Amino acid sequence: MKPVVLQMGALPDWDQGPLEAQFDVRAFFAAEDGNAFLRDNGESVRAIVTRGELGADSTVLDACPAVELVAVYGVGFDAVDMAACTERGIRVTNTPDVLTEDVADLGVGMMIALSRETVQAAAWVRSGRWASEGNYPLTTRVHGRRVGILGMGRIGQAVARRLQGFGVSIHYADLAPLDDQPAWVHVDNPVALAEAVDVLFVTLAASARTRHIVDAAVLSALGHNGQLINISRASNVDESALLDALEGGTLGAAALDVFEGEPAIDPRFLALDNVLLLPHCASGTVETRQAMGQLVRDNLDRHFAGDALLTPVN
Ligand code: 8YV
Repeated sequence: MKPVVLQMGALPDWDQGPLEAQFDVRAFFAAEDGNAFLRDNGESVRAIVTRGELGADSTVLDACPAVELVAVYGVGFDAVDMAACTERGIRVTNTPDVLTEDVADLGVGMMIALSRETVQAAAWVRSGRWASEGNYPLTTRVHGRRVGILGMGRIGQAVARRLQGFGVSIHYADLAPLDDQPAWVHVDNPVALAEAVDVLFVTLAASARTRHIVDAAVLSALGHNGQLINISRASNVDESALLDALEGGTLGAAALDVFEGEPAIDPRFLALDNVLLLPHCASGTVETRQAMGQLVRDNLDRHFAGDALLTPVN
């Protein structure tokens, strides 16, 4: 008998086929009544496959008394109730490393798009305004700026490595300074970091402790010419303080890949022209998503074969 796997969110066909070939997959995300679905299927579930932003909360875990593994298709596991998993001995895996470079690529692309207004400039051409009104207004240079990175983990370091080629100065805040990067300036706290830079990247693994770490004080320290780029989780930023700052012009601009309550984002964002809004797609390349799906399945295989997990979280 194939082990029963509860699937929290849709996956690409290249994952769905192999997953269904090996497991008895129960698609929670396709159920009309989630609670009824959990009541009917929860007892038999041995593993949960979920996405970073969907996780597995206490309702889901409680409905699955025999679950042994939660395999996250994503690096962030903040939406998984880790306390419950640890208490019940449920193993959790994620997909680090395979997505690092893509997320960093997009982050740097967002920085360039924000400063050089590439999205608006492209719209200028398409709408015919170039021909009717003339050249697009001048923008702000990228190279040589002061960049801050909040959270110097794998993704933060990949952003910093790329930006070295832009001749920017790199400042960062994290729990401790990195020993092997003397050229990158360690700063004690997020407000001091925001004060020191023009552009602030948020690349921090989200948890209850980091909730709203980018608050009104950080945004005010970044200032009216400052730019915020969030490629981590929405919970790291106080979104209502961010909207206030963007609307009031006390923050220059923001490029965001993540939102509270996504995909139903706060409509206040849509009225702003100093934002670049992306649909949580930083890891969204074919190559990386294939590697993420493979890693999810490899962890499942190893778990059911009794072998060591490849990328355990707990
Ligand atoms: C999503 C992510 O998992 O890695 C993460 O933590 O948020 C993403 O990679 C991806 O969007 C799939 O839903």
